[in-house]
Amino acid sequence: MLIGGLGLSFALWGWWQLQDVGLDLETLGLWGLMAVGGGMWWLRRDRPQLTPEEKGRSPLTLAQLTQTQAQTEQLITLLATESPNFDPAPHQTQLQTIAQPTPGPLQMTITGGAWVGKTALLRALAGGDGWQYQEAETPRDQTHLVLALVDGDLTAAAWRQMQQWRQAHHQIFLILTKQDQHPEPQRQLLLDTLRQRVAGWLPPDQVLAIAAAPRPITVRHHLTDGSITETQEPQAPQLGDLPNRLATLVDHRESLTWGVQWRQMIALQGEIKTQLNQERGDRALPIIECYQWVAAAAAFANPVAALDLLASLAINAQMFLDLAQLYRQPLSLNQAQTAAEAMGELLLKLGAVEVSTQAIATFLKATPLTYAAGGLLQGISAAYLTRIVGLALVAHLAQQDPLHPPTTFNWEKLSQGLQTALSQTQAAGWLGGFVQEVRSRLVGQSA
Ligand SMILES: Nc1nc2c(ncn2[C@@H]2O[C@H](COP(=O)(O)OP(=O)(O)OP(=O)(O)O)[C@@H](O)[C@H]2O)c(=O)[nH]1
Ligand SMILES: [Mg+2]
Repeated sequence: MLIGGLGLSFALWGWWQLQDVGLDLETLGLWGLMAVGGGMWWLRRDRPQLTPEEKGRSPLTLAQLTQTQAQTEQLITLLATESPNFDPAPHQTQLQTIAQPTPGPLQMTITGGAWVGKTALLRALAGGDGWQYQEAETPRDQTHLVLALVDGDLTAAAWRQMQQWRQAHHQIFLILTKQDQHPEPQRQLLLDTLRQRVAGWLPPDQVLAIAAAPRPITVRHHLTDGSITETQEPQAPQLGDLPNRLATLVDHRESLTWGVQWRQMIALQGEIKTQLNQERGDRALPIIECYQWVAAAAAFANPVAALDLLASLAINAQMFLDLAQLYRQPLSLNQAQTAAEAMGELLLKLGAVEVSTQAIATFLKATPLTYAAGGLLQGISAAYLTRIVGLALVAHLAQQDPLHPPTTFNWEKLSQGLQTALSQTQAAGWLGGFVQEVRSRLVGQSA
C-alpha cells in the first residue's frame, strides 16, 4: 500500500509537470511505458527466476526410470571391462534390489527451519497408517515424500533448496505451520503468496496450511456466585487435508517409489563413476609422467626458449591423444594439436610459465653446484608445465559423462582445471620435491 500510494502521488505529480510543459501524447506514452516497466521490474524484482532447465524438469516417467537403470547397467559393464579386478556382481545385485523394492511403510522427511513446528507435526501425525516419519534437515534418497515446513513467507534459500530436491525428483508438500497464530484474512493471504512463489512447479494443492499444536484457548467461566474463573482449553491439531492426502498417497505409491529408485540408481552411478575415475586416474599418471620426462629431456638438451615451447607443444598433443583415449573420448590429431596449443597459450596468459620458472630457479640456486648444468631450468620447467597440463586434462575428462562423452572441449572448464592444478602445486612445498626429483633424473641421465 505504501509503494502504491507513493507511486500514485508521483504519477499525479508527473502528470501536472507534463501538462505544464505541454508535452505531446507521444512523449506521454513513453513516460507511461517507463512507469509500467518500472512497476513490472519492481514486482518481479526479488522473485527467483527458473532456469530453462528447471522449467523443463517434468515428473519422472517409467520410461526415464528404465533408461536410468539401463545406464547404470552399462556403467557397471564399462567398469568391469576397464578394471579386471572389479567384481560386478555386488553392484548388479544392488541394482536389482533397487529395481524391485520390498513393499513396506513409506518414508517421510519433515524438514524446515528451526522452531517451525516439525516435532509438533511429527507427533500429530504419529500413528498414521503406512508411513514412517523422521525430522531431518535434508531428505535422504530413500525418502518418498518431503514435507517442507515454513511458518511464514518462503526465503530465497528455502526456495532454492526445494528446487534442488525437485531436481532430484523428490515429491514435496509445502506446509504453512502455526496458522492459528495468524488472523483469518492473513492466513489466506499467506497461503496464496506461498502458492504463487512455487507456481509452475508445485501444484497449489500441494501447498497446505496447518496448526499442529495450536495454542490453548483461555476460557472464562462465570460462576453462579458471581465470580469468574479462567481455564486453558487445549486445542486439537488442525491438519486440514493433510491426513487424507497422505492416505491417498499410500494407495498410489508407485510414482513416489519411482523417485526413490531413481535417486538410488543415480547414487549408485556416482559410486561407479568414482571408481571408474579412480581406475583411469591410476593409469593416467604414468602416462603423464612419461611425457613429463620426455618434455624435460627435450628442453634439457635444447635449452632455447622458443624451441622448448614448440617441442613441449608437440609432446603435449601426443599426451592429449593418449589421455583422451584412456577416457574413451577419442580426439583427432588435429583436435589434440589445437587443444595443446590453446593450453600452452593459456599457461602463458596465466603467467604460469614465468612464475614457475622463477620458483624453480629459486630452488635450484639453493644448491649452486648443479645449477650450472646445461638447460636444467628449462628441463624442469617443461616437466612441470607438462604435468600441470596433463593433470588439468585428466580432471576435465573425469567430469564428463562416461557413457556419452562430448565431442568438443569446454575451454572454460579446462582453464578452470588448469588454475586449480596450478594452485595445488604451488601449495605446501610440493614444487621443491618435484624439482629435486627431475633434477636428479636429468643430471643422472646426462652424467
Ligand atoms: N501456536 C502454535 N505453536 C506451535 C504450533 N506448532 C508448534 N508450535 C510451537 O512452536 C515451537 C516449536 O515447535 P517444535 O515442534 O519443537 O518445532 P521444531 O521445528 O521441531 O523445532 P526444532 O526441532 O528445535 O528446530 C513449540 O513451542 C511449539 O509448541 C502451532 O501449530 N501453533
Ligand atoms: Mg524438533
